[in-house]
Amino acid sequence: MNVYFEDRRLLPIREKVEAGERLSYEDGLALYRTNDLLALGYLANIPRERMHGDVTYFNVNRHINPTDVCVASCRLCAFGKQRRDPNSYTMTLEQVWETAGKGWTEQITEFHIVGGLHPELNLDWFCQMLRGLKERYPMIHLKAFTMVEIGYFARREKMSIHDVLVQLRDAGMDSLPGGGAEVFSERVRRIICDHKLTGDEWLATARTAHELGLNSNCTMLYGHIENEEDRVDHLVKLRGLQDETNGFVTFIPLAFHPQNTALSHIPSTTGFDDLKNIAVARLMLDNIPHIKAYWVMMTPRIAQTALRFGANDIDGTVVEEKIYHEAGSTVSQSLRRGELLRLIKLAGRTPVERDTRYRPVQRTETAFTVLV
Ligand code: V47
Repeated sequence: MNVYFEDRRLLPIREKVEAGERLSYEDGLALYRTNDLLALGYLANIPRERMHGDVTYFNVNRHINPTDVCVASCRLCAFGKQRRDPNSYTMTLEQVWETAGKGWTEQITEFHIVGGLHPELNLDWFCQMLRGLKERYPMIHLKAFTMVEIGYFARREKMSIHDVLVQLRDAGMDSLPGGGAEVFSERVRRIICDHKLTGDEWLATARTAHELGLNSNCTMLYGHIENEEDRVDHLVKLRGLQDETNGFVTFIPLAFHPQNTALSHIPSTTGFDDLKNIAVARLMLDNIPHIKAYWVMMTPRIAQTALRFGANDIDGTVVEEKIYHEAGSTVSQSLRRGELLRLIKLAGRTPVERDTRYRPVQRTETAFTVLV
């Protein structure tokens, strides 16, 4: 195709992308350093359409955050609160089970469950929570706990990561979301999340989960104090682990939201950088099947545009969102299925409702069937 590249330095990368060759660390830097956004979109669309054609996935999901009490006090976070903070909350098990069934009329296929590192809730409490959800909602996939929560449970219970994961899996955890990875650079982590596990520990926990047959997602938090080298290093490390385990399903770039955090002086990301991060991720992560434009984080408008810049997933209905809304997000907390369909169709893509394992879901008025 005769496409004009304003940035001629991208031409060797174009050759590699067209030939389906893996991009190097230096290529990643060149992609981040260009302002030729249209060239990036063109390039990212090549593997996007090679892997998925026009198909764009969404799901009908619900987020549940059982507690916002957190011992970590990360500077990047506006969600976590001290136990003594009168504005903090911790649900009872009954409240978690009741919340799961509230606020949506369509049948949900996934619960996305993450929360703070609560000093008093033990592993048994979380296992009971999972068992109770499975009893009440047996058809619903439980995508629960970031690698950070898994690491905290292990430390608190003086157990190995492996044994914690086995207990949670046996209680009903089906897979893990991608949060908490932030940026792996230790220099950056010391400033934005110094009490959290290290980048290497995050990767080791993901490796153990994958070895146990538990899939997970992965993320990168950008738009704070990281530089381009940190971003590329993060992507290359995720790609390296995926070569070993093949356990990552979806990558979600997460734009830092500064409001109400200890880093509130940092300006919000721009649409330009949000689209660039989607495109570079699609180009560098040649072995991770899906790139998600999380509409809550990037607004429905930018998420829709991202479907032409490398993304093939727009996340789901969500229903109730706290992490970004505490940090200043002004978009709605929930999108209806019909609105997701509209966004995808008006980007010229073909919407496919999926379950968490990316199997197509077919709906009737009152029920859904997963097509296998
Ligand atoms: O772990 C926290 C990040 C993550 C802020 O796996 C912040 O399908 C921006 O991981 N500004 C939670 N980001 C969100 C997440 C996620 C979202 C959607 C889908 C999936 C998936 C995963 O958000 C946290 C942290 O990395 N975060 N605070 C903030 N102020």
